[in-house]
Amino acid sequence: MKETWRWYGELDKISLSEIAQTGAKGIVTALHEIPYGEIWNPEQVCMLRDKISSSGLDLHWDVVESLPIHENIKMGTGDLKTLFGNYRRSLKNLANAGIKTICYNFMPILDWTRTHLKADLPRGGTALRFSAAHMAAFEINMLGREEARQEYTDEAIENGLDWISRATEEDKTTLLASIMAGLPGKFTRYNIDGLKKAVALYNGIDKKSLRENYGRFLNEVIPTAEEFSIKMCVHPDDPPRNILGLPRIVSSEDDLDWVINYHKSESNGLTLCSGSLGAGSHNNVTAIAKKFSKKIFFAHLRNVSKENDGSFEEASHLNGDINMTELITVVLNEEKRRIASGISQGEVPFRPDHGHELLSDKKKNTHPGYPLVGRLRGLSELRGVIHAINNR
Ligand code: DNO
Repeated sequence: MKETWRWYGELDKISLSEIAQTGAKGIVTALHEIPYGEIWNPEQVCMLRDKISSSGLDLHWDVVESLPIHENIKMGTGDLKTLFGNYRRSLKNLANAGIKTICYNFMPILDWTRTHLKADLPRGGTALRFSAAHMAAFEINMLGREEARQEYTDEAIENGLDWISRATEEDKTTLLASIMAGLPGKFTRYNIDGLKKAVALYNGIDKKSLRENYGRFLNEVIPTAEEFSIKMCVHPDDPPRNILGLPRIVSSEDDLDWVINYHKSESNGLTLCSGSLGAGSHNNVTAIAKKFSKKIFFAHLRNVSKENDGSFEEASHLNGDINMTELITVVLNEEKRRIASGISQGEVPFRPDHGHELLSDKKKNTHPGYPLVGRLRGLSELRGVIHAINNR
């Protein structure tokens, strides 16, 4: 398994030289400044690639995360021909620059979603947290989605509505900002009105029609990915459940089965994100990893502690509900299989996904979930597990 590290380029407060000191070798990044749907042109791709590889730090751009999919593709509206054409051009430009592992997701409107970006940990430091109570209150009270009453537990609704009846305007603004924090680019942040409008555009789009739109996307881009030996790796929904009344279709073993079988191809694969899948009590992450091991082209490793009402908190990498040693064993066994069958480039790049904010992280004010010390701790722990398995 190859150690990689997510870097937000110019937008990141963490420098390449700091990343080099973590021991990671691969860089996971994207052209975050390009609006969704536009072409990543060869000059821009090569400039970022060269900036990384000419740093003299033995770092290389290994994985794109993400090549985002325009909302119109997910909704199946607008000038799809141009959008698909642009996506294919970007894939081709990336492959020509030698970058062939592409992570993307198919979550409507929002990316990963948390209600708290700085939940206090008992021994100091903070974690990302999804409180079902706060999310229910946000949907019912702040967005006016009465239907959400059917989508959360009674306990979560009661606690959420109690909280929001006492919340200040500032509390509500912080909640909205936390929910928006997962969107990776600079462009899409919504206020309540904007979010209501964006959600309304999905009226009439259910799981079936979202799958149709996803299927069309796969049909349009996978042949190009094949032509350039690109590995497309869909990232699971985070959390793996519907939110804001929008369907999510990459949330379970069945969903992954659908993705893989809809367009059978060496280029159609998965990002194994242990924390995203692991936040759903319906998912056994190790079993899922075993079932789809041949399709794992990239991995995000982190852990979560789930609670009864559907809430979860990000745990440190080796604690929480996922048995990380078992999970890593699955990936290492798959790598052995690939080597034995002569598959080149079978090594799975992985990154310590998220991390607690620890020690000096607080002062640095990095992207939520992406601090230096917390991720260094996570990477070191994961590295220890890999080393122990490989050397027993
Ligand atoms: C969260 C990340 C996701 C991921 C995208 C991939 O930390 O794992 O934002 O980058 O969903 O498209």
